[in-house]
Amino acid sequence: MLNILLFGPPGAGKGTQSEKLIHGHGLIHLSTGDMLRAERKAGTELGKQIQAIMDAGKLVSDDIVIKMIGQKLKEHTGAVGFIFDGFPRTVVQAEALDSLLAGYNTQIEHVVLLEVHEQELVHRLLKRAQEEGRTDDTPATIQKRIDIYKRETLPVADHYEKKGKLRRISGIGSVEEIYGQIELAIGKAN
Ligand code: B4P
Repeated sequence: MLNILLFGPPGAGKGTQSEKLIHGHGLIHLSTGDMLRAERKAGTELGKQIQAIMDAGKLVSDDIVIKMIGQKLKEHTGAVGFIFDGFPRTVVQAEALDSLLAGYNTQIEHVVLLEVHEQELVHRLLKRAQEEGRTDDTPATIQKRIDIYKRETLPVADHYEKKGKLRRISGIGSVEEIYGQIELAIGKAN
């Protein structure tokens, strides 16, 4: 199996590069952000609970997202591999993912960290706000999401660096150039 984790601050290009990796390698895309937005859109009880949390730029509870990922792994038993996008976002989530995957005799092979400086992140997300109107792309919420990333999510990079799995890539440049660097980092470039 080829299991890749795309990691980086909000606006680094995780969703964008995930799309390219899915098409390039036939992987199943697991984005907790997309799953949570789908719950909101469907107006489920869970969707109502998480709405305010997401709009405030805070993290949804570990229990909720770990359960969602566990269900998706079960649904896609036999897949050639997964691309994890926006999950794990805390060390608790990372440890849970490691043990979930161990239950299927597999593991994360590559963790790709997309590095983008803060000014560019804010610029991209404000642009997306104009184009897509996402309710968490407001100036105050963007700053909150970046702060939470630094405090709660960056330690996840150390978790995988200790295991020798972390690959750092600049997320500045064209989408194609960055994709080429990811392919090199995961050893899949022609
Ligand atoms: P996500 O959906 O993961 O949102 P994100 O961090 O903003 O990343 P996204 O994938 O959308 O953006 P991308 O960088 O691709 O999470 C949203 C919220 O859900 C979180 O704040 C949290 O509340 C909750 N949540 C999700 N997962 C969770 C978890 N595991 N635990 C707890 N809570 C969780 O792209 C951004 C923009 O940049 C796009 O407009 C794109 O077009 C542009 N872009 C991409 N590449 C570019 C490039 N090379 N150059 C210029 N622009 C580029």
